[in-house]
Amino acid sequence: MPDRSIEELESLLLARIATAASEEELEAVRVEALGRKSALAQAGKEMGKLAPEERASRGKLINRVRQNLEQALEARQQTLAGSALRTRLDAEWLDLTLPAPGPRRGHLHPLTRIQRELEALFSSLGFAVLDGPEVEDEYHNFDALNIPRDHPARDMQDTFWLEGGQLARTHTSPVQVRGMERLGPPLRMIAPGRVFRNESVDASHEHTFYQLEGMMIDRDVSVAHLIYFMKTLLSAVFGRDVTVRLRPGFFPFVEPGFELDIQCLICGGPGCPVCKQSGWVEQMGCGMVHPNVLRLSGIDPEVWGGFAFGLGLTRLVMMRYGIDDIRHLQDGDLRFLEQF
Ligand code: FA5
Repeated sequence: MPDRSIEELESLLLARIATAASEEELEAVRVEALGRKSALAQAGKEMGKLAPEERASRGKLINRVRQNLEQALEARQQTLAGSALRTRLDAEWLDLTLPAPGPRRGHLHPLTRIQRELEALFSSLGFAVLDGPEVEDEYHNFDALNIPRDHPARDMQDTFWLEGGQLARTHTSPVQVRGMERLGPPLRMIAPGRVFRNESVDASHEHTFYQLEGMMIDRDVSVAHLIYFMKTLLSAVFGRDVTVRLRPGFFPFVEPGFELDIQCLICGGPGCPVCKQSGWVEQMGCGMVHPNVLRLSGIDPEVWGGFAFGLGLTRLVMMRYGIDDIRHLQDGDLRFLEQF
């Protein structure tokens, strides 16, 4: 290969090195320029065929070309590596001067919040806060509340029956019985908790919901006491006057028995799906404790009397926050929960 061809090859390769667009492309040019099968390596091998005086100058030329190519490859390599880094830095840019977001804080479920408010209120009025099992026996859920087997009142609360005669409690009233058994009279207690009913779900009915039971047993307790505590409870929850109505209601464990309704705070009265177009929402059952219930728990009804109530805590939460469908409260959707 004549010297001129070697110099032409050099400038061709230098141009390709200068325009290589990526490190991969540059590597391919490197193999072609300096690899074992390259034209330059070939020229080196053929030097033995040259006359001695030509050999020295050809050797110098080949060395100079190789050095030039090596330098050019090195320089281009640095440039490409630098721009790859810049591209990556641009893509993965992060402003370290921004304040860190920190862990996201949760908050109490609206139901828990109202439950705790009521626990604090009733504690301040001298009531004990009791808990009871969600898996109950028939005796505490029904018999001890004056609802014997075959009594039609058992059908009023569709029950999830469990194995061995146990059941998922249908109301918090069995905790009244446990309270009477354990603490005896005089007694002031509340019992918030979860209850279960085998019923079809709609805007105001869940199969799993919360109640708050209350009971006061003492000498000379009257309906006036009951009404006083009901009003205290409702004005604490709503922070304003709400219109209530008391109508007769049948529960075998109270006599007389009442249903307390509040005027629907979702529609304000004209009617909506929550109040079933009636303008009123049933909030609780209540009444004066039936003598049989006292007797069954070993309390003398000639000496002691009292009131009891069972408040629908879930419905109360709906009224306080204007929630128009009970199902929102338990479905765990954060878009709903984060509003509180
Ligand atoms: C009872 O459960 C009685 N144990 C209440 C009671 C206690 C009466 C003490 C007298 C003395 P009732 O089945 O009506 O009663 O339920 C009480 C409240 O729970 C209702 O007023 C209502 O607010 C709420 N409630 C009832 N069923 C549901 C349901 N499926 N979904 C949501 N809330 C309900």
